[in-house]
Amino acid sequence: MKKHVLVLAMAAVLVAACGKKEEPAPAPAPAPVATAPAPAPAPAPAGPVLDDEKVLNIYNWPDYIPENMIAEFEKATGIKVNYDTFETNEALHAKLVAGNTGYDIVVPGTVFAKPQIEAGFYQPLDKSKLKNYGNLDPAVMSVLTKADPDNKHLVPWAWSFTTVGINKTKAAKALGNMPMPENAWDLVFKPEYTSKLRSCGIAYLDSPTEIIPVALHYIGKDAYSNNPADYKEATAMLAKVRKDIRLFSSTMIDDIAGGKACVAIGWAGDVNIAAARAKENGSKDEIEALLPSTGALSFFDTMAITKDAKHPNNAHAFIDFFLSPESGAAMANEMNYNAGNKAALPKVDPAMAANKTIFVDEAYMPKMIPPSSFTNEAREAMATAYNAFKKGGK
Ligand code: SPD
Repeated sequence: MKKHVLVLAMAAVLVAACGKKEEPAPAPAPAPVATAPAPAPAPAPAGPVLDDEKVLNIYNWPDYIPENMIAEFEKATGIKVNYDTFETNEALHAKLVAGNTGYDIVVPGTVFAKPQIEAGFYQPLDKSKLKNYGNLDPAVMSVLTKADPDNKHLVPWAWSFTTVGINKTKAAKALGNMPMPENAWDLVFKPEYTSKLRSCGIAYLDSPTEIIPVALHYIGKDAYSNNPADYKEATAMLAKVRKDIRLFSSTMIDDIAGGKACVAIGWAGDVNIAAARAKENGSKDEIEALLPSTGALSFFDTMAITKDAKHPNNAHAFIDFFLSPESGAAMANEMNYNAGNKAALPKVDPAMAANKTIFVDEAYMPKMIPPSSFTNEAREAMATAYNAFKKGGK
């Protein structure tokens, strides 16, 4: 066989030499391929290591995944994904504390991920299985170290901020000749404004750890204070506007888009989804996530693999799939969220890239309050204070 190849190769060289007899000297002969055996075909790139059972159980927030992402992952890997949703960090936390969640991947915010890591609820990631890990934005990974020193357990799903969402068209009508406040938080916390805006609907996120921190920030306290006395002050302020709040909901996209709420304490990405949905439904109202002059609270939702995950390899395969530039870009283009994926940026639609409530301007970043965490005792005190406020007390 070797000989045969050699003969053929020599023949080729000779034919070439003869055919070019009257032409200028030929270029130097190519490297001597003839003496080596035919090269073996390049091995197909190794696919991810998968578990025997082709199943993956994911627990994530609602309205938080591009439409075809699961189907594309299933097609690429043959893994069947079961996808459930939760509406608050508290709900996910309760599941983890109860144990045996049955989920392989969950998506906590870092405020809760820190105590969850400390409680041993998650297993360390095997980064050798994450070939797309290098796509992540180092600035985002550095924020995550506050919850997850050395970035051992978490990778970002998306980051955004808690702020005031507004249907400007409806709010302007309700305010009449009262001008918009300089500080957007006044719209949801100051009785002069809430008493007027109640007619078109005020909505709050339905969770102690969403509302108390923004209320603390509004009254000039540390948003991540662990001091229950501060929660009392925050709920005293909140009590003054309680009667004006129409809705408590952590899935308020349709409430804003459908006109049940004209101002809301919500997540910037969801407010942007509401704006897009209202447009699709033919509304001409101007709906926006605001960048308050006194700052907004940034949050980072992250993927973690549960300690007792039955499909850890499938989980790594999904995480790696999510860390691809295409998935990162789809999070911005379809879901209005920044996935913290640097390699995705060239694939982001220019209109999305220009939206400063998705890709926040450097000029606003100093006003973004970074996430921190609460002690378990503080979270309990916060829940008590919040529930009393919701019921109508202080
Ligand atoms: N559409 C779902 C958005 C998920 C937001 N998570 C927010 C956590 C903020 N603390």
